[in-house]
Amino acid sequence: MTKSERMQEDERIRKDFPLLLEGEAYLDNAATTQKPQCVMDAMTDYYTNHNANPLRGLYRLSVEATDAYENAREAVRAFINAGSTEEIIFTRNASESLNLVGYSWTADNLKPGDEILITIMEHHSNMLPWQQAAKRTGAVLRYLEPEMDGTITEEMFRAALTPAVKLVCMTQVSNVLGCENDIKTFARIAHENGSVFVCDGAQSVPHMPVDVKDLDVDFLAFSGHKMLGPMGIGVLYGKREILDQMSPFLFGGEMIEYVTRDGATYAELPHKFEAGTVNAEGAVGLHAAIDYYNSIGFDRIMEREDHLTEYAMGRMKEIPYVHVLGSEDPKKHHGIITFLIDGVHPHDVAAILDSHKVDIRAGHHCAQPLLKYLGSMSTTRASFCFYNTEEEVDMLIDALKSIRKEMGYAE
Ligand code: C6P
Repeated sequence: MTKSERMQEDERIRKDFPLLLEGEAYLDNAATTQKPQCVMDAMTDYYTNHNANPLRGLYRLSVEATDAYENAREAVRAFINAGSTEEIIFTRNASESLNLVGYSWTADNLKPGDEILITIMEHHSNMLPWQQAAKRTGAVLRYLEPEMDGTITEEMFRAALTPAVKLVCMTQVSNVLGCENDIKTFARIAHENGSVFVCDGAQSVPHMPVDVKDLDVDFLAFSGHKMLGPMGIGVLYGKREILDQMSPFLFGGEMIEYVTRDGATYAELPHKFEAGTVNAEGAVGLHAAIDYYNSIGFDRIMEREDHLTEYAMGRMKEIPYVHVLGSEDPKKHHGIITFLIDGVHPHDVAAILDSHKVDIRAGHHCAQPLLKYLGSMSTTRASFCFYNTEEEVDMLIDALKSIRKEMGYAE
């Protein structure tokens, strides 16, 4: 693609996003993405024309609200190629999805002496639920340590997978290193070992086609707000036969079949796991976000994000005091570039970049054990979405070039 074709595409895409402002580079997409107008319009339309409590009323508006909510579920199912909508549970976010498994599945399936295997690169949301599950059940939580660039080889995985491991939980893409784990291979090996496999897709589902049948994971968790959708809506995919066997996580309205003074029988999937009034407008917004993804297509999305990552890492090499964490190969970063600057604290880097109208994240990125393992308790991170442009990368690089001078270094 020529530079001018790319710029035309930039323009076409960016006009859909009201908060992508001229002269400001939003590069914190791993935290949350900006929203296209169609997502906001879909939610406004829902409240303007269809709102009622879904799944409860027999009157027109409630039926329309139910249809909107369930159509969103079908859109999610198709997006990740799940077998049926019963396998799609709406939650608040990836964290809640992981907590649901961390509570319900572990309660009935783990006992003292069993092992849970996770990696040190996990986000706290894919770590703390398993720490708690281990405490409750007496299971042992073990950490697989990757190479310093994030690589986990098949041999490393096999070596960590003892017969006692009943559960493996792993992110598909690290929110710090940007590296991708070979989930398909690891899930297959885990299954050969008799282990259940949970995949954290918070940083992968927004950036690459994720097919749960192909990966053959037992659970997949992700958040709507990291993929152009609204906050407050997340997804847990689970294999039907496993979800069927699990006890509910939250109890209340609409998750029951029948209630007596002494107890209750529970609704069928997926409603068994969706207690209380649901986030219908969130689901509607996520549906619109998925439609928008489909209209661009992952071929273009991945080409654009790979291009930006390669361009940014190439330009960062121009600056001797910038050090990128993880692999030197841009293809292994999936739009996430975490870096350190000699002599400047990451929070100062973020503050100075803000004064240059470049929005990035600084800190521990909710992955403190990983940062400790890598030897730096705080870092700075730029993360791309397909709507970012080379010009925004140039803004980042220009700002990075002046940072040490602004901090008073004589250069
Ligand atoms: N990472 C980041 O800036 P929630 O907050 O529930 O939507 O997503 C949690 C989560 C789980 N797994 C991974 C790999 C993640 O990156 C995140 C969220 C954001 O890196 C916010 S801390």
